[in-house]
Amino acid sequence: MGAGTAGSHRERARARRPSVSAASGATAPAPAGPLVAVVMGSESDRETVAPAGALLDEFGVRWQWRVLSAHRTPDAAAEFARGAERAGIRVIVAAAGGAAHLPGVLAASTALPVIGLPIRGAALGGLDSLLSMVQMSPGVPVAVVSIDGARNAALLAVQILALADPPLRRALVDFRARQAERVLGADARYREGEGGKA
Ligand code: RP5
Repeated sequence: MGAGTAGSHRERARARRPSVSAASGATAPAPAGPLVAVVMGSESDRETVAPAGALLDEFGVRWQWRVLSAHRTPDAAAEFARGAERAGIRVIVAAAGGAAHLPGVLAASTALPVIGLPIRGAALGGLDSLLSMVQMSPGVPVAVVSIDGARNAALLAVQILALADPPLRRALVDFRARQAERVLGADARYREGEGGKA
C-alpha cells in the first residue's frame, strides 16, 4: 500500500487512540487491553507474521504478540486460550508451520473466533501447515487464510471486530474503495497502452 493511501487510515487510527489533554495536561484514561492476539508457534515465524500487526496498526486496532506452541508449551497455550475472552481479546490469529496444530489447540479451549495462518516451511511448502489447520474436527472450527497470508488474517480479524464497531466498519469500506481505485487506475493505464512501458 502506498504512503498516500495509508495516510487516512493512520489518521483514523490516531483518532481512535486515547490522547493527552492539552488544556489540563492530564492523561486520558489508560487504553483498554488488546482486542486481537497474534500468536506465533515460534519466534522464527515473526517475519512472516509481522504484516498482520502492521495491518492492525493501520486500522488502529489494539493487539498483542504471543509466542506459544501447541507441542512445546501445550499447557501455556491452553491456559492462554481459556483466559483470552476474560482478558478482553475478541479474535485470535494463530500462526504456525509444519504440523500446525496451534490454532486448533487454541480453538479447543475458547469460544472466540480463531484465524489460522499457515506458515510456509522448507520441506513441504506450507501445504502441511494448511492441511493441519483446515481439517478441524466438526464442532471446533478454525478459519484458515492462505499460506503466509498474514495481511488477510488480520483483515479478517478487523472484519469480525467491525461487526460491532461502526467506525471500524467505515474504515474497512474506505480500504476496499481505495483498493478498487488502485486496480482500476492500473487498468486505465494498461488500456491506454502505458502499462507495458514501465
Ligand atoms: C512451528 O514449527 C512454528 O510455528 C514454526 O513455523 C516451525 C519451526 O519452529 P522453530 O523450530 O523455528 O522454532 O511450531
